[in-house]
Amino acid sequence: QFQATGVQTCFHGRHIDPQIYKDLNGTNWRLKDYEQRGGYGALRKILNERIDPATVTQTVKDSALRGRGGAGFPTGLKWSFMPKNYAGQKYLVCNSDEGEPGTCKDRDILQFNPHIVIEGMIIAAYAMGITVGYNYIHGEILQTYHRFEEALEEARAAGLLGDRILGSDFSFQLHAVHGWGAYICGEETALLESVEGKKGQPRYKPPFPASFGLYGKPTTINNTETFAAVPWIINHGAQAYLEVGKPNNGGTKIYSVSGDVELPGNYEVPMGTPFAKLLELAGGVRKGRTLKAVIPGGSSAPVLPADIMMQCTMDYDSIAKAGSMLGSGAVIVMDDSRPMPESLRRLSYFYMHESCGQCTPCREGTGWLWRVVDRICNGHGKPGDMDLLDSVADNIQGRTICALGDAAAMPVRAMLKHFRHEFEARIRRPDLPTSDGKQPVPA
Ligand code: L3W
Ligand code: SF4
Repeated sequence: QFQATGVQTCFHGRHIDPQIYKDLNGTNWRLKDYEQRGGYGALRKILNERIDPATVTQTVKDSALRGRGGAGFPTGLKWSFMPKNYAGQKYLVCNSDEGEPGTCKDRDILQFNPHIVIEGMIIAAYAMGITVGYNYIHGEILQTYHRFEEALEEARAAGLLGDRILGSDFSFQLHAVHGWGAYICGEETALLESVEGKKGQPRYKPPFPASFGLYGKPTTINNTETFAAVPWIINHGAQAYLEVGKPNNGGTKIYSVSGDVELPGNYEVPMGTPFAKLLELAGGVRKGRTLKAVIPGGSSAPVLPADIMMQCTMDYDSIAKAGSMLGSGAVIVMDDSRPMPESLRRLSYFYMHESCGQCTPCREGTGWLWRVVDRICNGHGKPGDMDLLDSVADNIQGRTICALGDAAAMPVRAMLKHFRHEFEARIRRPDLPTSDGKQPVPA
């Protein structure tokens, strides 16, 4: 049995079992359980030994921890952007607005180990001299929001949160907020707007939240899994964390493996684990089928054909070199029964539906992409449709306020690059059923 040596060692075993979903009422998430596993030891160490906040940030920098929400931005570097001598209020925000299709790791962390996120956030707040924080939780997992609220109550009652934490002169107030399920609120500036009670629409960047964030004040935003990594780093040291993974890609990562595998679920493995090993952990491709393609980092990441993917290791650099993104670590596995035009139709519908409508290339372009792919699937594709898709994608990518536009365009271009023949075949023979057996829709 393969075992990861990483941060989330207090999930149900070190690799997260798909059975975890059957245990939603499990009780070992409570403060006493977390403390029995050594929880809040990192916070106590920092406060008891009066470790300098700058040293904490440097430790996180040295660990090569990178943001687990999608961009992989170096966490310690982001923390160092927070102005040190700022006289006004500064904020810390946790982005638990997990909405990327395929991604389901943050909800498990919050559901089964909420205190690890609270501890990570307190340590981050200490490192950056922040006294107020929010955890923004996706609106479609309300039971997780309620659990996190319960965990916050436990931490407050134990003196781990609030005024003068554990008798020190450090105070930190942490609150939970929930959204209502809009994907775009996972974009950091839309999230901030939503916390402020406004419509969740992205802001122009720069200025970045580090200088103009919540209520216009300096703000640091990190993903749930990123905060969850921090206690382990403090307890074991930056070098140990770095060595679990590979250079520039420290530690472990949770991959949400979905699609055509025998054991879909969340798997925590060291950065740099071969994709083939991860696939094996997930039970391999469905019986009787072979691997056709993989979307390695959530629906925004370009699809990769099987032969390229089988050469990859699961880390930011290897997946980027192969022409895709590790993103949030949602690994969508597709076997040889999957028709790519149908898959792209589903993806395009998602981005059209979730576009906030604020900028024209995304608002109009995502609709165009979906309509063209939809007509190809329905047997009404035209010979120029491939070029049209390419041109619409080109007119979206890099021309929008936030990354949703790019996320809508990139999968289209990757599909055209690797699986163009399937789209062309569908246009040539509209009378044939699709490879999943669906009949063409009459005009
Ligand atoms: C100060 C600078 N701060 C960058 C900060 C910035 C942000 C972080 C990364 O998109 C990706 C997107 C999705 N001064 C700074 C600076 N920062 N330069 O660093 O910034 P950025 O712009 O590279 O990325 P982003 O806007 O945070 C995130 C992709 O993730 N994605 C989405 C996944 C969705 C989920 C989910 O549902 N939970 O994870 C998946 O691939 O497409 O490319 O904090 O402020 N000079
Ligand atoms: Fe809204 Fe799309 Fe523009 Fe992002 S790219 S701000 S989602 S319209």
